[in-house]
Amino acid sequence: MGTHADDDANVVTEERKQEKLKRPRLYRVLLHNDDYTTREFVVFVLHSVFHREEAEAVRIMLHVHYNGVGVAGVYTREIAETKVNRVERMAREEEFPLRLSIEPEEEDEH
Ligand code: TYC
Repeated sequence: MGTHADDDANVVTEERKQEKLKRPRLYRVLLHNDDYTTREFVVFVLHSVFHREEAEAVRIMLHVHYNGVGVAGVYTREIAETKVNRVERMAREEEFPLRLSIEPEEEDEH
């Protein structure tokens, strides 16, 4: 004799699994301003790693320069972390102190 409680538990589990598959959490990759990294290097990073067109790369770089922080792109966690690691290595090789960070986007309610 199957109970209703068991049935409900199974339904809830399946719904949660399905939601996770549908909407992976997304993360913003943030670029932080500093006084030593060249504008040219930041534009190069935005173009080569974050696939921004030239004009958009310049716009984002200037936003960070004047406001202190800005969004380079939005990705799933693993891709965001991989891009941060790539840029940190590139910056280190050029001896620039460029800093990046990752923050989760707020979950939407739909
Ligand atoms: N402020 C830097 C300069 O004047 C340029 C810069 C922009 C550095 C964005 C870092 O994330 C950055 N050379």
